[in-house]
Amino acid sequence: MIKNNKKKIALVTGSSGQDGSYLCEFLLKKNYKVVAADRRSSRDNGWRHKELGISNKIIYEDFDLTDINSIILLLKKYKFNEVYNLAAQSFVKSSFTTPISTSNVTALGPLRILDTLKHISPKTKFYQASSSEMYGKVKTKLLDENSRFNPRSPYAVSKLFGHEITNNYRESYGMFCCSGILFNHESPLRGEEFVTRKITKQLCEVKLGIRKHIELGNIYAKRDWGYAKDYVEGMWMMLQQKKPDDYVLATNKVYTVKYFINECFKSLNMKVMWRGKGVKEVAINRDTKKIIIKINPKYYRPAEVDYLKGSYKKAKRNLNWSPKVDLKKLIRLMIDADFKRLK
Ligand code: F7E
Repeated sequence: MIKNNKKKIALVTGSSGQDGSYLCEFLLKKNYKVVAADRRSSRDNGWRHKELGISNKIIYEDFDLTDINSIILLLKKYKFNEVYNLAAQSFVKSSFTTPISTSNVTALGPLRILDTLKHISPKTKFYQASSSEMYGKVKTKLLDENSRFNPRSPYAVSKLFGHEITNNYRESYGMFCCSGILFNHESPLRGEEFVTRKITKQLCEVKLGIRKHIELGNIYAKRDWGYAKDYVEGMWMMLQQKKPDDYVLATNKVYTVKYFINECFKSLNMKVMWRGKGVKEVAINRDTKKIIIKINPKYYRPAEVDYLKGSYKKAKRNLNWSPKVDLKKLIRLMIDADFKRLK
């Protein structure tokens, strides 16, 4: 078993994604030895580590959350101080078409790690990436650690299982397990299938004349959008406390997708007018009179989560965590990065 007396060793699953990449970067800055575990197929997607300039500072290991032996081998090979489970099938819409594989990874994955840790390394601290999607059809306007869960997708149901089983291992076996209930968090490293990055990237393409228009689904959904880099710091903070607990990380602000789009227009200095309603709603460029946004029902979900706004009061009180980047600044960061990449 590989131990390290000077440096702490952390395992980050799903390291090639947005959060995994920022977390690896953060832990390296904190002088951790970082082991990044992903499926080989996700590894090809190493562009984020390259952009952050961290590829040659990380130890890469093959791993699959659906393969218990790969988990056992990895947890036997290193004596981890901390394990961050960020791996998941994380795109809500796809979970409706692949509910079984989503559950296998996103629900049973954390259980496989927890049960292996229980036998091999019960003192290792464990972070589970829980999600605001678990609240689903909400009954209260401001959501916190005590609000009711009412999941609306196979993804959310799977995340709720991961959340509850993490609590269960903490209570049953006294393991140091924390769940971070993270509201939407975005960045220049966000995947292009998620609405914010789809908008920033594709609007930059429209501005540069590479694309004619964008097609979107429900632009009246409301989300609490924070900056991913702020949120990975919160994950780490949870594991540095005396006692394990669950925390909401959010901004306490909520905006529609349409508001996000309008802010992007401002940021890109594009003058538009909105016309029509429902599937006929369009955004038209005031100068060229061309349609640049259309609604396409193919992006609607079988069950939508209309509204999510989180309270980070407990994280502020216990961790001294609060979001540093507001939506305007976040949009600026994303648009600047997309512009740079496209040019
Ligand atoms: O959708 C609406 C869509 O896919 C946001 C994941 O990280 O955060 C994320 O889940 C909203 C939804 O994120 C399009 O219907 C409209 O209401 O960016 P999203 P999400 O589903 O909120 C939570 C916290 C997670 O845990 C998840 O892993 O935007 N929307 N038009 C659209 N969404 C997409 N993707 N594409 C559209 O064209």
